[in-house]
Amino acid sequence: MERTKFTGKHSREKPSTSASASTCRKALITGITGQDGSYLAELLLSKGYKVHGLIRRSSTFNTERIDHIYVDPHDSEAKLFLHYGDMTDSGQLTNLIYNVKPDEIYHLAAQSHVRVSFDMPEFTGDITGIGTTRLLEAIRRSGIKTRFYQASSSEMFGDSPAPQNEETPFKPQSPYGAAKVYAYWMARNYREGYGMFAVNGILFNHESPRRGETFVTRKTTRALARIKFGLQDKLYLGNLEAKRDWGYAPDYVEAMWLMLQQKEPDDFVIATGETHSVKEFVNLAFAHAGIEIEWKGKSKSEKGIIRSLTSNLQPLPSNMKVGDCLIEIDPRYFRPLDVEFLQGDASKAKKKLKWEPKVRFKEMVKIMVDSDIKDLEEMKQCQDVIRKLSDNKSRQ
Ligand code: NDP
Ligand code: GDR
Repeated sequence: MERTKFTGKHSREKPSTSASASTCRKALITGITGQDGSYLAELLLSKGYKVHGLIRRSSTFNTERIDHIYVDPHDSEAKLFLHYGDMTDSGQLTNLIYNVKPDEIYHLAAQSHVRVSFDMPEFTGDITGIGTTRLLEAIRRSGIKTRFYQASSSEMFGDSPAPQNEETPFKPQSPYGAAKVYAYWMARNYREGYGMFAVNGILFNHESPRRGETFVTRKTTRALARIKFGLQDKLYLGNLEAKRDWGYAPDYVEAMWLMLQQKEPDDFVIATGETHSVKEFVNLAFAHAGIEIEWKGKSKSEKGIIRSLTSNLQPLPSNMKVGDCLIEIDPRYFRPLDVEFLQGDASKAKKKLKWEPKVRFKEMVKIMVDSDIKDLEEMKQCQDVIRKLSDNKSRQ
């Protein structure tokens, strides 16, 4: 089967000819190019779905996370179809839903960065909040009967006391959180007002090697790999004391699918029930790569220093030694308001969806560190081969 990069030229699905093609379920994913969208697309394809994804036009390729599952639509086995669109364009959303007639819609597209939402509150409200209304209206106006998943967030709980479950009041602490609360209620209004099968998955933080590079987990594992290879000196972070309930993204997309397979639409919290600080994440990640960190100083002057280097870390970057400072605070990464403590109670999902996280915090940290290190190792090997080839050439 030929696998090609998506070039935007063939985004239309060919009319189905076989009986089996016409009976297989169809899903539409907004935000398919994001972390969750890519794992969800893989999951649905593995279950035999035809998957349609909404992607934004971009001047550079933005399909890196799904290139490995993209097949040229001329191929009769193609099951993944990409369509240009944007959460600001209601006309295109209505057309798309009317033409594709999906059985299930997973609405994941959002301006999803909390810190950025303070810089762009209006834009975040438009995409992350009103975007959901545009999609719900597109479903209603197109008259298509479908099931709708809204990507709600633990960020909606803000500083409500933990453990947070489906009954916990929302007290968002960011424009992003506020936009998600609005979208949550729109999904409920369409469920209660129009009888739509619309559900909210209230997901706590979930990470993976495909996590966006500016979220704190991936920023840390990526910087760690670069430091190990001598490509970066330091990692600059913000609030080290914030605690999050971090899970593993592939487990969480399974829960999204389960929610849309229930008899009745309902809302579910998805979480591990474990909470850890940013500092704990950093300590564990560095320790896994053979660098033990000790913390000195307080608040903005706090620094992460090398306490010891273990044999894991061979060969050592030539300039790295015990006592070196690898982590510093940059107040740029502080937020005007931050959520200090999140810990989810997913007992409803456990009981009704039979869902439980498979990968726990420690394992997830290791998966992320190993992946970023492996990527750089592979890149280094390629560079070594290129260097050898060009050395040989210059000797000829
Ligand atoms: P990402 O930031 O990785 O992905 C966001 C996706 O939305 C990308 O595909 C992005 O496209 C797309 N997008 C952004 N703006 C628009 C727009 N205007 N029109 C169309 N598409 C757009 O997020 P995640 O995969 O991590 O999260 C998925 C969803 O779940 C989001 O709604 C997020 O807010 C929510 N969520 C995430 C949690 C997490 O821990 N990951 C926890 C709880 C909720 P492009 O690639 O072009 O930028
Ligand atoms: P969050 O994730 O805001 O919880 O939103 P993020 O990884 O951005 O922050 C988690 C905590 O780490 C602190 N922090 C830093 N954060 C970033 N990004 N960069 C830093 O340098 C840094 N230093 C410390 C933050 O202050 C915060 O307390 C994520 C997103 O995926 C949302 O879309 C989703 O809804 C929620 O998780 C659940």
